[in-house]
Amino acid sequence: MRIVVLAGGIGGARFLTGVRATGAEVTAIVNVGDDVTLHGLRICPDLDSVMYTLGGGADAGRGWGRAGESWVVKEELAAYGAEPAWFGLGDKDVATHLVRTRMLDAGYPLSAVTEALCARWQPGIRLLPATDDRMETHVVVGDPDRAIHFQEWWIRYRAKLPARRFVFVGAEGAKPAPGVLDALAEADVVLVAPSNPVVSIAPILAVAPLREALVSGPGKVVGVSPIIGGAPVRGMADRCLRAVDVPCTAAGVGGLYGARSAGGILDGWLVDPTDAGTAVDGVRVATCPLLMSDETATVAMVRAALELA
Ligand code: FO1
Repeated sequence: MRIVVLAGGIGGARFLTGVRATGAEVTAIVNVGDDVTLHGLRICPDLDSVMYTLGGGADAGRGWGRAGESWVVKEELAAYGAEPAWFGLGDKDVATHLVRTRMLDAGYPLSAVTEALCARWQPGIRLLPATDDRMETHVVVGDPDRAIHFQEWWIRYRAKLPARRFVFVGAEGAKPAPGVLDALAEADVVLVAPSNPVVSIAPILAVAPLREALVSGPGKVVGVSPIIGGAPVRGMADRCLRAVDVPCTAAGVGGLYGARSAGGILDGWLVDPTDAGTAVDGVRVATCPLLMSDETATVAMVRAALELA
Protein backbone atom coordinates (compact mmCIF):
# COMPACT_ATOMS: atom_id res chain seq x y z
CA MET A 1 0.00 0.00 0.00
CA ARG A 2 1.23 3.51 -0.81
CA ILE A 3 0.47 6.14 1.82
CA VAL A 4 1.17 9.87 1.52
CA VAL A 5 1.10 11.95 4.70
CA LEU A 6 0.80 15.75 4.90
CA ALA A 7 2.68 16.65 8.07
CA GLY A 8 4.10 19.50 10.09
CA GLY A 9 6.39 19.44 13.10
CA ILE A 10 6.10 17.65 16.38
CA GLY A 11 2.62 16.11 16.08
CA GLY A 12 3.33 15.13 12.49
CA ALA A 13 6.63 13.48 13.36
CA ARG A 14 5.07 11.38 16.11
CA PHE A 15 2.17 10.39 13.83
CA LEU A 16 4.63 9.35 11.10
CA THR A 17 6.29 6.82 13.41
CA GLY A 18 2.91 5.07 13.52
CA VAL A 19 2.43 5.26 9.75
CA ARG A 20 5.92 3.81 9.22
CA ALA A 21 5.05 0.93 11.56
CA THR A 22 2.33 -0.24 9.14
CA GLY A 23 5.07 -1.35 6.74
CA ALA A 24 3.43 0.54 3.87
CA GLU A 25 5.43 2.59 1.35
CA VAL A 26 5.23 6.03 3.00
CA THR A 27 5.94 9.48 1.59
CA ALA A 28 5.74 12.43 3.97
CA ILE A 29 5.07 15.83 2.39
CA VAL A 30 6.40 18.19 5.03
CA ASN A 31 5.68 21.87 5.75
CA VAL A 32 8.42 24.40 4.96
CA GLY A 33 6.55 27.48 6.22
CA ASP A 34 8.43 27.35 9.54
CA ASP A 35 11.76 27.62 7.72
CA VAL A 36 13.92 30.57 8.71
CA THR A 37 17.40 31.98 8.14
CA LEU A 38 19.11 32.95 11.39
CA HIS A 39 22.82 33.62 12.08
CA GLY A 40 23.34 33.00 8.37
CA LEU A 41 22.01 29.42 8.59
CA ARG A 42 18.90 28.02 6.87
CA ILE A 43 16.83 26.17 9.46
CA CYS A 44 13.96 23.81 8.54
CA PRO A 45 12.20 22.97 11.82
CA ASP A 46 9.46 20.68 10.49
CA LEU A 47 11.74 18.67 8.17
CA ASP A 48 14.26 18.35 11.03
CA SER A 49 11.60 17.31 13.59
CA VAL A 50 10.45 14.51 11.28
CA MET A 51 14.00 13.49 10.28
CA TYR A 52 15.34 13.42 13.85
CA THR A 53 12.24 11.71 15.28
CA LEU A 54 12.13 8.95 12.65
CA GLY A 55 15.94 8.71 12.68
CA GLY A 56 16.07 8.23 16.44
CA GLY A 57 17.97 11.44 17.20
CA ALA A 58 15.18 13.66 18.51
CA ASP A 59 14.72 14.95 22.02
CA ALA A 60 11.21 13.53 22.55
CA GLY A 61 10.46 15.68 25.59
CA ARG A 62 11.37 18.99 23.98
CA GLY A 63 9.68 18.01 20.72
CA TRP A 64 12.32 19.64 18.54
CA GLY A 65 16.09 19.45 18.11
CA ARG A 66 18.46 16.74 19.17
CA ALA A 67 18.68 14.45 22.17
CA GLY A 68 21.70 15.10 24.40
CA GLU A 69 22.00 18.60 23.04
CA SER A 70 24.37 21.31 24.33
CA TRP A 71 24.11 25.07 23.83
CA VAL A 72 27.69 26.39 23.73
CA VAL A 73 27.38 28.05 20.32
CA LYS A 74 24.16 29.72 21.48
CA GLU A 75 25.90 31.03 24.62
CA GLU A 76 28.88 32.27 22.63
CA LEU A 77 26.61 34.06 20.17
CA ALA A 78 24.84 35.70 23.11
CA ALA A 79 28.23 36.76 24.52
CA TYR A 80 28.80 38.65 21.28
CA GLY A 81 25.32 40.15 21.54
CA ALA A 82 24.56 38.45 18.22
CA GLU A 83 20.78 38.59 17.75
CA PRO A 84 18.44 36.81 17.85
CA ALA A 85 19.21 35.42 21.28
CA TRP A 86 15.69 33.98 21.64
CA PHE A 87 16.22 31.15 19.15
CA GLY A 88 17.39 27.83 20.60
CA LEU A 89 20.37 26.91 18.44
CA GLY A 90 21.72 23.56 19.66
CA ASP A 91 25.35 22.57 18.98
CA LYS A 92 24.44 19.25 17.32
CA ASP A 93 21.60 20.95 15.43
CA VAL A 94 24.05 23.54 14.06
CA ALA A 95 25.82 20.80 12.10
CA THR A 96 22.56 20.05 10.27
CA HIS A 97 22.07 23.74 9.47
CA LEU A 98 25.69 24.10 8.29
CA VAL A 99 25.40 21.12 5.89
CA ARG A 100 22.01 22.34 4.64
CA THR A 101 23.14 25.95 4.16
CA ARG A 102 26.32 24.89 2.37
CA MET A 103 24.38 22.64 -0.04
CA LEU A 104 21.70 25.28 -0.68
CA ASP A 105 24.42 27.87 -1.36
CA ALA A 106 26.03 25.40 -3.79
CA GLY A 107 22.70 25.33 -5.69
CA TYR A 108 21.19 22.07 -4.49
CA PRO A 109 17.39 22.25 -4.07
CA LEU A 110 15.93 21.66 -0.59
CA SER A 111 14.63 18.24 -1.68
CA ALA A 112 18.18 17.13 -2.58
CA VAL A 113 19.50 18.55 0.70
CA THR A 114 16.82 16.65 2.63
CA GLU A 115 17.70 13.44 0.81
CA ALA A 116 21.39 13.94 1.66
CA LEU A 117 20.66 14.58 5.36
CA CYS A 118 18.34 11.56 5.45
CA ALA A 119 21.14 9.33 4.12
CA ARG A 120 22.61 9.65 7.63
CA TRP A 121 19.36 9.46 9.59
CA GLN A 122 17.62 6.68 7.59
CA PRO A 123 14.04 7.71 8.62
CA GLY A 124 12.57 4.65 6.89
CA ILE A 125 10.12 6.74 4.86
CA ARG A 126 10.57 9.23 2.02
CA LEU A 127 10.71 12.83 3.22
CA LEU A 128 9.77 15.54 0.73
CA PRO A 129 9.50 19.28 1.38
CA ALA A 130 6.17 20.59 0.08
CA THR A 131 8.18 22.84 -2.26
CA ASP A 132 11.81 23.59 -3.08
CA ASP A 133 10.89 27.23 -3.48
CA ARG A 134 11.46 29.62 -0.61
CA MET A 135 8.24 29.94 1.37
CA GLU A 136 7.86 31.30 4.90
CA THR A 137 4.93 31.88 7.25
CA HIS A 138 4.89 35.44 8.52
CA VAL A 139 2.42 36.67 11.11
CA VAL A 140 0.73 40.06 10.89
CA VAL A 141 0.51 41.49 14.41
CA GLY A 142 -0.09 44.78 16.16
CA ASP A 143 -1.56 48.07 15.17
CA PRO A 144 -0.56 49.37 12.70
CA ASP A 145 -0.03 46.06 10.92
CA ARG A 146 3.49 44.74 10.99
CA ALA A 147 4.68 41.28 9.97
CA ILE A 148 7.12 39.14 11.91
CA HIS A 149 8.45 35.69 11.04
CA PHE A 150 6.41 32.81 12.44
CA GLN A 151 9.39 31.66 14.51
CA GLU A 152 9.64 35.03 16.26
CA TRP A 153 5.90 35.00 16.99
CA TRP A 154 6.04 31.38 18.16
CA ILE A 155 9.26 31.40 20.19
CA ARG A 156 9.99 34.99 21.22
CA TYR A 157 6.38 35.98 21.86
CA ARG A 158 5.00 32.48 22.67
CA ALA A 159 2.15 33.23 20.22
CA LYS A 160 0.83 35.78 22.74
CA LEU A 161 0.82 38.71 20.30
CA PRO A 162 -2.66 38.60 18.75
CA ALA A 163 -2.19 37.42 15.17
CA ARG A 164 -4.33 39.36 12.70
CA ARG A 165 -3.50 36.96 9.87
CA PHE A 166 -0.91 34.53 8.59
CA VAL A 167 0.81 35.22 5.30
CA PHE A 168 2.54 32.38 3.45
CA VAL A 169 5.23 34.46 1.79
CA GLY A 170 6.29 32.86 -1.48
CA ALA A 171 3.28 30.54 -1.76
CA GLU A 172 2.19 32.34 -4.94
CA GLY A 173 3.83 30.42 -7.75
CA ALA A 174 5.57 27.95 -5.45
CA LYS A 175 5.97 24.63 -7.25
CA PRO A 176 5.59 21.20 -5.59
CA ALA A 177 9.00 19.62 -4.91
CA PRO A 178 10.08 16.79 -7.24
CA GLY A 179 8.22 13.61 -6.37
CA VAL A 180 5.29 15.32 -4.65
CA LEU A 181 2.83 15.21 -7.57
CA ASP A 182 3.80 11.63 -8.48
CA ALA A 183 3.35 10.52 -4.87
CA LEU A 184 -0.14 12.06 -4.78
CA ALA A 185 -1.04 10.57 -8.18
CA GLU A 186 -0.06 7.08 -7.00
CA ALA A 187 -1.31 7.21 -3.42
CA ASP A 188 -3.79 4.60 -2.21
CA VAL A 189 -4.47 6.79 0.83
CA VAL A 190 -3.52 10.34 1.82
CA LEU A 191 -3.45 11.07 5.55
CA VAL A 192 -3.50 14.59 6.99
CA ALA A 193 -1.47 14.30 10.21
CA PRO A 194 -2.75 15.83 13.48
CA SER A 195 -0.48 18.84 12.92
CA ASN A 196 -1.33 22.48 13.41
CA PRO A 197 -3.99 23.12 10.71
CA VAL A 198 -3.19 26.83 10.34
CA VAL A 199 0.62 26.99 10.30
CA SER A 200 1.59 23.42 9.32
CA ILE A 201 -1.10 22.00 7.01
CA ALA A 202 -2.40 25.21 5.43
CA PRO A 203 1.05 26.25 4.10
CA ILE A 204 1.36 22.84 2.41
CA LEU A 205 -2.07 23.29 0.79
CA ALA A 206 -1.09 26.84 -0.22
CA VAL A 207 1.13 25.27 -2.91
CA ALA A 208 -1.73 25.33 -5.40
CA PRO A 209 -0.64 22.52 -7.78
CA LEU A 210 -0.09 20.30 -4.72
CA ARG A 211 -3.61 20.96 -3.43
CA GLU A 212 -5.06 20.31 -6.90
CA ALA A 213 -3.18 17.00 -7.17
CA LEU A 214 -4.44 16.01 -3.72
CA VAL A 215 -8.06 16.77 -4.55
CA SER A 216 -7.98 15.14 -8.00
CA GLY A 217 -5.85 12.18 -6.92
CA PRO A 218 -7.10 8.57 -6.63
CA GLY A 219 -6.34 8.17 -2.93
CA LYS A 220 -8.98 8.62 -0.27
CA VAL A 221 -8.07 11.58 1.95
CA VAL A 222 -8.49 11.09 5.70
CA GLY A 223 -7.56 13.69 8.28
CA VAL A 224 -6.82 13.16 11.97
CA SER A 225 -8.07 15.84 14.33
CA PRO A 226 -5.33 17.74 16.21
CA ILE A 227 -7.98 18.98 18.65
CA ILE A 228 -9.42 16.82 21.40
CA GLY A 229 -12.30 18.13 23.48
CA GLY A 230 -11.79 21.73 22.37
CA ALA A 231 -8.07 21.89 23.11
CA PRO A 232 -4.97 21.20 21.04
CA VAL A 233 -3.07 18.09 22.12
CA ARG A 234 0.12 20.16 22.25
CA GLY A 235 1.44 23.41 20.87
CA MET A 236 -0.63 26.50 20.39
CA ALA A 237 -3.06 25.61 17.60
CA ASP A 238 -5.82 27.28 19.62
CA ARG A 239 -4.13 30.66 19.24
CA CYS A 240 -3.69 30.06 15.51
CA LEU A 241 -7.31 28.98 15.04
CA ARG A 242 -8.53 32.07 16.91
CA ALA A 243 -6.57 34.25 14.50
CA VAL A 244 -8.42 32.75 11.54
CA ASP A 245 -11.82 32.70 13.31
CA VAL A 246 -12.11 28.92 13.33
CA PRO A 247 -13.56 27.26 16.44
CA CYS A 248 -10.95 25.25 18.36
CA THR A 249 -12.96 22.03 17.96
CA ALA A 250 -12.68 18.80 15.97
CA ALA A 251 -15.70 19.98 13.93
CA GLY A 252 -14.13 23.41 13.40
CA VAL A 253 -10.90 22.01 11.97
CA GLY A 254 -12.79 19.40 9.93
CA GLY A 255 -14.86 22.23 8.48
CA LEU A 256 -11.72 24.27 7.79
CA TYR A 257 -10.34 21.41 5.67
CA GLY A 258 -13.79 20.79 4.19
CA ALA A 259 -15.26 17.95 2.15
CA ARG A 260 -13.49 17.03 -1.07
CA SER A 261 -16.93 16.87 -2.70
CA ALA A 262 -17.47 20.53 -1.79
CA GLY A 263 -14.17 22.16 -2.74
CA GLY A 264 -12.34 20.96 0.37
CA ILE A 265 -9.90 18.10 0.77
CA LEU A 266 -11.42 15.48 3.10
CA ASP A 267 -13.24 12.21 2.50
CA GLY A 268 -12.90 11.15 6.14
CA TRP A 269 -12.22 12.80 9.51
CA LEU A 270 -10.99 10.87 12.56
CA VAL A 271 -11.91 12.36 15.92
CA ASP A 272 -11.34 11.34 19.53
CA PRO A 273 -14.26 9.64 21.37
CA THR A 274 -14.48 12.86 23.45
CA ASP A 275 -15.73 14.47 20.25
CA ALA A 276 -18.09 11.67 19.22
CA GLY A 277 -21.06 13.12 17.37
CA THR A 278 -18.84 15.55 15.45
CA ALA A 279 -20.37 16.18 12.04
CA VAL A 280 -18.66 17.71 9.01
CA ASP A 281 -20.78 18.24 5.89
CA GLY A 282 -19.92 15.71 3.18
CA VAL A 283 -17.25 14.03 5.30
CA ARG A 284 -17.45 10.59 6.90
CA VAL A 285 -16.50 10.87 10.58
CA ALA A 286 -15.16 8.03 12.75
CA THR A 287 -13.81 7.97 16.31
CA CYS A 288 -10.62 6.55 17.78
CA PRO A 289 -8.54 7.54 20.82
CA LEU A 290 -6.20 10.21 19.42
CA LEU A 291 -3.68 10.68 22.21
CA MET A 292 -0.31 9.50 20.80
CA SER A 293 0.85 8.39 24.24
CA ASP A 294 3.04 5.65 22.77
CA GLU A 295 3.66 3.93 19.45
CA THR A 296 0.94 1.34 20.08
CA ALA A 297 -1.65 4.11 20.47
CA THR A 298 -0.30 5.88 17.38
CA VAL A 299 -0.39 2.69 15.29
CA ALA A 300 -4.00 2.13 16.40
CA MET A 301 -4.87 5.65 15.22
CA VAL A 302 -3.23 5.05 11.85
CA ARG A 303 -5.07 1.76 11.44
CA ALA A 304 -8.36 3.48 12.28
CA ALA A 305 -7.61 6.17 9.67
CA LEU A 306 -6.77 3.54 7.04
CA GLU A 307 -9.96 1.67 7.98
CA LEU A 308 -11.95 4.86 7.50
CA ALA A 309 -10.26 5.39 4.11
N1 FO1 B 1 10.76 25.98 19.61
C1 FO1 B 1 10.76 26.71 20.76
O1 FO1 B 1 9.72 26.81 21.41
N2 FO1 B 1 11.92 27.34 21.21
C2 FO1 B 1 13.08 27.29 20.54
O2 FO1 B 1 14.10 27.89 20.96
C3 FO1 B 1 13.13 26.50 19.33
C4 FO1 B 1 14.30 26.36 18.59
C5 FO1 B 1 14.31 25.50 17.48
C6 FO1 B 1 15.48 25.24 16.79
C7 FO1 B 1 15.49 24.39 15.70
C8 FO1 B 1 14.30 23.77 15.30
O3 FO1 B 1 14.31 22.92 14.25
C9 FO1 B 1 13.10 24.00 15.98
C10 FO1 B 1 13.10 24.87 17.07
N3 FO1 B 1 11.91 25.11 17.78
C11 FO1 B 1 11.92 25.86 18.92
C12 FO1 B 1 10.62 24.54 17.31
C13 FO1 B 1 10.13 25.41 16.18
O4 FO1 B 1 9.74 26.67 16.63
C14 FO1 B 1 8.94 24.77 15.40
O5 FO1 B 1 8.83 25.42 14.23
C15 FO1 B 1 7.62 24.84 16.18
O6 FO1 B 1 7.75 24.05 17.29
C16 FO1 B 1 6.44 24.42 15.31
O7 FO1 B 1 6.74 23.25 14.62
